Amino acid sequence: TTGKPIECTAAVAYEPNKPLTIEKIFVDPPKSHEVRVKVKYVALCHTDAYTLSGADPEGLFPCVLGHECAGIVESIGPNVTNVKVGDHVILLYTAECGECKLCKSGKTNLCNSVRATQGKGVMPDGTSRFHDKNGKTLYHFMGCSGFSEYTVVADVSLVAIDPQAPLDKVCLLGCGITTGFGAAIKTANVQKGDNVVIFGAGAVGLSVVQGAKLRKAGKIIVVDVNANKKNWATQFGSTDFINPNTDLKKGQTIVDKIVEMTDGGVDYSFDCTGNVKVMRDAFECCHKGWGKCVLIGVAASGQEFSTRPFHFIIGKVCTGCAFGGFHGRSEMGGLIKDYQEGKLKVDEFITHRRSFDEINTAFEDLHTGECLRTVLNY
Ligand code: NAD
Ligand code: AHE
Ligand code: ZN
Repeated sequence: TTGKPIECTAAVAYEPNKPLTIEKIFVDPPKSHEVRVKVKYVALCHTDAYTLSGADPEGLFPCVLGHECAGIVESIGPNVTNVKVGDHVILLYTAECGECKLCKSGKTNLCNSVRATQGKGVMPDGTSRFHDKNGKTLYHFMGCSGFSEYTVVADVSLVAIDPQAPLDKVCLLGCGITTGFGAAIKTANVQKGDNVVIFGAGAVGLSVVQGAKLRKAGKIIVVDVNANKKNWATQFGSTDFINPNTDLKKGQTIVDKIVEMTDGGVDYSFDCTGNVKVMRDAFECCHKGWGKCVLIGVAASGQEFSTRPFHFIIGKVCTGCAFGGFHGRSEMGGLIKDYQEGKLKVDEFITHRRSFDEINTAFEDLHTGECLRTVLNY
């Protein structure tokens, strides 16, 4: 098949807020510095649902969504040296070129090499490799597009992994688990005894919990409006659970409650909801002088987050991260190893498995509140 378009199954998002269309599409061969991958497993992340909803200012239609995925290299374009045909790979929506200003800074995992074209739904040369049966061009998504059996990505947007690692599980390292874990152990760098609060107990929030637990944090408080999340939180290592709809005294705010539980506020807070009101609470419940808030949740288009500047004056810090601050190409091997050695929970996040043609039902799973991650197989 090398050098020729491949006809394969994909789930195309033709319009916001409509079910995906499962159909045959055509995937062009990889050009220079590009790799064509046979996607084996793809999971749904809340961000896929967010973009499908139409709330993402970078959301383009028609497109092939999906960004939490793993597969096998089918063919490589000219000038690709980091992977070879047959390699097992994880796709990276946060690329790592090692050469741009950001990569060279040593201060961030963000990379500028392909970000501009990625946000426009095209490959670095400005064109798409996806076409439907009518010849219509389909946009790429987050540099990955895992909702197609074959996809083409930039060589800086994937990493080869240990072929012994089970792809049906480690596909989750492509987003949610890595994001939450890294937010705790890299961005916040939680230390023994630190008090932390996590708003939102989805896969991202629960992975923050596992990172905090690994670091032997003091109080690990989980806040979620879904009471069913209490059991999950406990299972991943939380010490306390608050449902703001039922667990507050009359007149008490969630911030009051957390400040009271932690002798003045938390050392680290994390927003894993994407709700801008929650972000404000997460920032304000930080301890005076040093408490740091890490924003992870993605807010809808037009949403803004506000607070009293006084909180900054008294030393509270607010930051955020993408992909947990991990450098995908240089650090994925370590995460896979952590998983293989039993130091990083991955299997525990897989609540549902479905075949790819059930993808629309999988989006419904995501909204039931019962689901951490659904893994689809082709
Ligand atoms: P999810 O939907 O599985 O989890 C969100 C949780 O938040 C749910 O349990 C929900 O009940 C809870 N919640 C909703 N509103 C709440 C409120 N007002 N107060 C408390 N809890 C509330 O989603 P996920 O896949 O875990 O992703 C979480 C967020 O992180 C999403 O916004 C997603 O887009 C974003 N995300 C960001 C990155 C990144 O790199 N920055 C990576 C992955 C996901
Ligand atoms: N397109 C959105 C921004 C979405 C966003 O922030 N995405 C995260 C990853 S979410 C993964 O589930 C991210 O990586 N952000 C950094 C970046 O460079 O995109 C918008 O609001 O425009
Ligand atoms: Zn994601």
